Amino acid sequence: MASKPPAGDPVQDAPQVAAPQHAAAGLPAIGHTLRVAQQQMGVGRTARTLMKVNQKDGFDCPGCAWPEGDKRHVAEFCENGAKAVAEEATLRRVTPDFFAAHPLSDLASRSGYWLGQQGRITQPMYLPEGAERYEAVTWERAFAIIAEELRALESPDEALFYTSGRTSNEAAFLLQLFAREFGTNNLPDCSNMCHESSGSALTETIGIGKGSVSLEDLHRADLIIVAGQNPGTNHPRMLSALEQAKASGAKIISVNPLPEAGLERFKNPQTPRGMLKGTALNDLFLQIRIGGDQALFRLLNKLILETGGAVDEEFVREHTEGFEDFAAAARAADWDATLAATGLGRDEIERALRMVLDSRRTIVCWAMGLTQHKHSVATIREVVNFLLLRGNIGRPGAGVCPVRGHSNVQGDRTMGIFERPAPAFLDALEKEFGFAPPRHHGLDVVRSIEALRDGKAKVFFAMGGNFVAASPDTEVTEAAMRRARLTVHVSTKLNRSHTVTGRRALILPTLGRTDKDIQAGGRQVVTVEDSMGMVHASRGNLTPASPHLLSEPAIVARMARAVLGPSSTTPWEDFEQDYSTIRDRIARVVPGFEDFNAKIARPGGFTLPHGPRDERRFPTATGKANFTAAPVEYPEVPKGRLLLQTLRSHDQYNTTIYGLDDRYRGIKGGRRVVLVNPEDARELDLADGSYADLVGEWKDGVERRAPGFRVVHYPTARGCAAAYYPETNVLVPLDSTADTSNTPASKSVIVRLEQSPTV
Ligand SMILES: Nc1nc2c(c(=O)[nH]1)N[C@H]1C(S)=C(S)[C@@H](COP(=O)(O)OP(=O)(O)OC[C@H]3O[C@@H](n4cnc5c(=O)[nH]c(N)nc54)[C@H](O)[C@@H]3O)O[C@H]1N2
Ligand SMILES: Nc1nc2c(c(=O)[nH]1)N[C@H]1C(S)=C(S)[C@@H](COP(=O)(O)OP(=O)(O)OC[C@H]3O[C@@H](n4cnc5c(=O)[nH]c(N)nc54)[C@H](O)[C@@H]3O)O[C@H]1N2
Ligand SMILES: [Mo]
Repeated sequence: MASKPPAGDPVQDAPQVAAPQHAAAGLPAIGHTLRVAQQQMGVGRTARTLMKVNQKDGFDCPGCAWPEGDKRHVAEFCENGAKAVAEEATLRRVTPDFFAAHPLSDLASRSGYWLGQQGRITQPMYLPEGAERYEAVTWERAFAIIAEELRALESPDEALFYTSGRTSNEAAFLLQLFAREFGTNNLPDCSNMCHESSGSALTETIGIGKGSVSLEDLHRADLIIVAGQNPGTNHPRMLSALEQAKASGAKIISVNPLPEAGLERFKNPQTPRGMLKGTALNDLFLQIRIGGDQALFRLLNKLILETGGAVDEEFVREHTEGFEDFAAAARAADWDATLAATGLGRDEIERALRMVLDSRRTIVCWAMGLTQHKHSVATIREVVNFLLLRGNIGRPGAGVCPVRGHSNVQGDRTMGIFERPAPAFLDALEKEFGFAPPRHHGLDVVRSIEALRDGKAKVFFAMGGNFVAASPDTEVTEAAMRRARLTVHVSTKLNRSHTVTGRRALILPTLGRTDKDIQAGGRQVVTVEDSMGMVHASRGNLTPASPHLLSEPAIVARMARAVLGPSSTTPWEDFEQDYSTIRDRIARVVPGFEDFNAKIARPGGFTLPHGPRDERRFPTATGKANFTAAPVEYPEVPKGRLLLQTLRSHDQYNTTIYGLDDRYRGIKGGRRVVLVNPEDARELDLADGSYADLVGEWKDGVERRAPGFRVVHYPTARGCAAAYYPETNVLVPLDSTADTSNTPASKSVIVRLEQSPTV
């Protein structure tokens, strides 16, 4: 097999491989943090910025959605949060001269890593039809172009308004208001590719699509199951919570095809003992096959049912529906089928069962390892069954804990960024603003791509994110985007989506979380909601990257005025000048936000109500939690093929690449790697260090190929493989999605590995 990567990638991708590590955080993380931060920000700005992350008078970390505790450390951030901050607070700039020097064809040939490294965008840029380069444009002209294209549509449903989860509550509320006043519910968002399966499963079973635990609950749990999540990289501050839980006697089970370093051992950089020895977090590691989780939880449920006194009968009687059907399905679970689906041993499952039965207070945490499969919604419903059986919802120290990704993805949904809004939300909007919002459902991410592909959507507007790189089926998505008449991106940094454009394109540069936001009404704060339903203020303290930037609320307000004109009675100008006027409206439209402005004046903010958590009140049709009984599914992989999951390295934030290392997994200097179990590799004749193309196999017969991946023998579960996203998105078929939630199944892609052509 070939021994060098194929040529042509503008960033040298030459992975070197060492043994995976068995502990996360600790000293190397601190050194790494400061190095990365200082390269981007210099020494003084690094100190000024990092001291304000997640402080009560500072800004919310633009990294993940993990909550802050009530007691804050001086340094309330993690290595990867610091990288996210450094990316945004960088001193590097992308000016009109940069665009003059780099025609679109050049930008389109660059890697996402290179594009992101160029710095913050300083001025609005416009790509006229047929032009080779973006050119500087005034804000006024930019909004006039948007108005011209939106007004030319035959129907408002030919426009798409995408949101990525960094957008503040205020900007999100304005964006959905504008879209609905314009006349569409086409509000796809990153959640459609992320925790939509959790939202679908939880809404149906407990009546609210959000997690039911607080940090305090985690600290008090007897048992925490972490399934399909890699917190050491993606939610590093969660490790402190797990450490604290362990100190109070909790046990931890992790369920994952990969042995992830953070779950093995955590070296807390906040304590001297932590730095030296660290804490072993896992009590039991269930190395499950990809997609085996529903089968695992179903069997555990059967075993619980068969254990005398294990079911919380009173809870089941008082607070749930559907028990009989569920119990009949669970009793039919079968050991052999479960062992085949999970790849686990009988003794391992029996050990897990004993830990489950010994626990009075159990929490299940999960992320993308559970949400991005065909049967994700059914899997998460089975997790809910598991918790309901022993009364583990609405009791301190127990509950469901979907760990969200983007720092305000949960808040954006609360603000109405949703293509299928609840009628009650629309009623409230109508009452408050006096227009009739559209009632028919809009398009999610996958359906938006189909609409662009089929010529049914013509204007694409993105409030943040990197739609073409984050979406599945890269070639299909890019071709679809090129059919648009106008593509608009509100962005802080350059990315691939700016290079794959409609006939005309705009880049609208905006303030980030770290930037000071001053409007006619004075200095503004915005608000965000974390993964546990805590809402609080966020204030940037840095001089903005350029005097030409507008805030996200200002961009939406001005766009709305340009598009809707004087016929709109919404006070867009007031909203732009003083965000507290937006919050006054949110307070009247969204339940739980009454007295919003007063509540965020309190340091630390406030917690949104959550019926199941607060009083075992389930806002379902029956007022009770629903047991469900879906058939058990798991991916069937033909012989000679592997099941590929597409995941994050330690040096990236989604499509933003910070660097080319994945320290905990022992990978350095490159991202085109595929992790394969050594025994599978032997059977498939894949030597460690050889190069292979990943070729997708899907029922449509279309060949999807990601060329030139270095094979790494790695202790993943048998039959499974792993490679990084977004390089592998080309392999994820657009119509391979989760039932009900329509989330791309980017964690179950059937591939064959073909030797790469020698170079
Ligand atoms: N530094 C950093 N932080 C981030 C992000 C980032 O890119 N970088 N992204 C943010 C976002 S938007 C999100 S959604 C979260 C993502 O957070 P994660 O969900 O932790 O992210 P992934 O890298 O996709 O990891 C998926 C994990 O699930 C496991 N897994 C895969 N398939 C299965 C399965 O079938 N069953 C089980 N049990 N496990 C499985 C994988 O081995 C891996 O450990 O992180 C957020 N935080
Ligand atoms: N194959 C595969 N695909 C996946 C996933 C996977 O695991 N595997 N994960 C999915 C998940 S969980 C998610 S959440 C999506 C992520 O999808 P997105 O949210 O669309 O992608 P990001 O990479 O987070 O977006 C990064 C861009 O956001 C812009 N940005 C950053 N900060 C700001 C800001 O403050 N304001 C504005 N306006 N723009 C800003 C920058 O220009 C940056 O380039 O990807 C999904 N795609
Ligand atoms: Mo996400």
